[in-house]
Amino acid sequence: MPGTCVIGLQWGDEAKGKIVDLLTAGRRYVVRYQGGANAGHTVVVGDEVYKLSLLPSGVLTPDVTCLITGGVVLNPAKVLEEIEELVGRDINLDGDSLKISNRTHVILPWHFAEDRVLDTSTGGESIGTTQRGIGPCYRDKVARSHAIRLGDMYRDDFKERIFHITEAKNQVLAAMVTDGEFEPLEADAIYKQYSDFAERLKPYVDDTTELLLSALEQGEHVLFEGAQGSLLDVDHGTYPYVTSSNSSGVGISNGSGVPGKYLDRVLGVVKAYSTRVGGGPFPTELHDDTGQYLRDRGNEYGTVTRRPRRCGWLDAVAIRYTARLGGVDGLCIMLMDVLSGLDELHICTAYEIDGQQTNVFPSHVDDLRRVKPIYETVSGWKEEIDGAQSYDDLPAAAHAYLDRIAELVGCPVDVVSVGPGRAQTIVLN
Ligand code: 2SA
Ligand code: MG
Repeated sequence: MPGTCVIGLQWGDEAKGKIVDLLTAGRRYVVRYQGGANAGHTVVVGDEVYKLSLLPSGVLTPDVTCLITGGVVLNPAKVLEEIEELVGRDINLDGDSLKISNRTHVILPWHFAEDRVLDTSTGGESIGTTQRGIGPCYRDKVARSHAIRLGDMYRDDFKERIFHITEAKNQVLAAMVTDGEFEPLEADAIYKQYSDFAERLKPYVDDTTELLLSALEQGEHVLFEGAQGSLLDVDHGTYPYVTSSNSSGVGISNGSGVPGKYLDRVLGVVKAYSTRVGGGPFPTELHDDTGQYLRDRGNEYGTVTRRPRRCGWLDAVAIRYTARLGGVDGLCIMLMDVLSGLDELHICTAYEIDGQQTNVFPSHVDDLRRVKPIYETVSGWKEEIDGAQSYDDLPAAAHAYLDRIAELVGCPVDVVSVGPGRAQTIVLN
């Protein structure tokens, strides 16, 4: 099984980091291929809690090489800070255990200012970005003229490029920022700061595309770790309320340079309910005590921004769509323990739109706003299940809930998670 993939099937925060951490043993490489420091993964190892943003969750397992490939937008200050924190906690991170693609695009100071202004420019509800400069960096990548890749930072014309781009960006920002909060950026200071980053990142920089292709040709095992969730995919998600990368299964090849023929098992990670952070439609959102119950028990606050996450019932229409889009072979149902104590649970099995029932996920955000979720009500369970060691330890109502999800999504449940710890995991397939 050379290429295994772990992707989120909702709006992110499905606890993918835990699954990646569990699957890492025995792999040669773990690959983070899209997104940037907007992601937040929490991994619990024994008593230790690790909060990772840019580094792949695989960094906690010895003898694995972690790769950040070209589809990622790299905040150099942030990745260095994470490396230093982990090294301070005795995790080995050197040029052999971590490699960063020279094709990654670099987040630069103007991207933060642009993110702030652009976020509210959709003409309607704001996107509610993480304000980490992600969208503007991807925009410059696609536009090509004002982008800097990690590899460019080691070239003779780096200084010249920084001066040229800073001058252009200062003009653009002066026109964009109308709330008086614009201060021209200084090219010289940026050049010095980023030259220092380049120096410190040097041991890690590599051509990860070549490295991965060679490794896979030789039959090495690689794990691909998605960030955010499929419904935030820039092409296939709830556009424009999405992130700026391909965060569904379709992003693995473009972000890593690995063709589909090597990707032979895709695990779709699903929270046992739904959450969303940021703006945009969310058909099964709960604005009541049950929503708050899920938020409290699931500690549903953004890992990066601490924003309270919007909470709601499981949406099988959305998950069926993203599981098909990602070619998902098996589901990992996470945070099942959060549901304990509820008398009944609702599962959205279809949408009603203009009086018609459908299980097709709408392609236009305005149609998604108009759908009425059709719910099926199933029994809940009272007991805490965070100590469950096997499938048989789960109550009958939990079995019925899992079976129904598998049936509606059209995919077997391979893993059930009943808590953040490595041991709180029930593997079925
Ligand atoms: P951006 O910053 O341009 O990627 O924001 C665009 C939308 O994507 C959402 N987004 C996320 N949603 C869930 N989790 C994410 N990571 C953090 C976490 C978020 C946090 O793990 O909790 O701490 O707030 C993530 N990253 C981006 C974002 O909310 C916008 O809706
Ligand atoms: Mg997260």
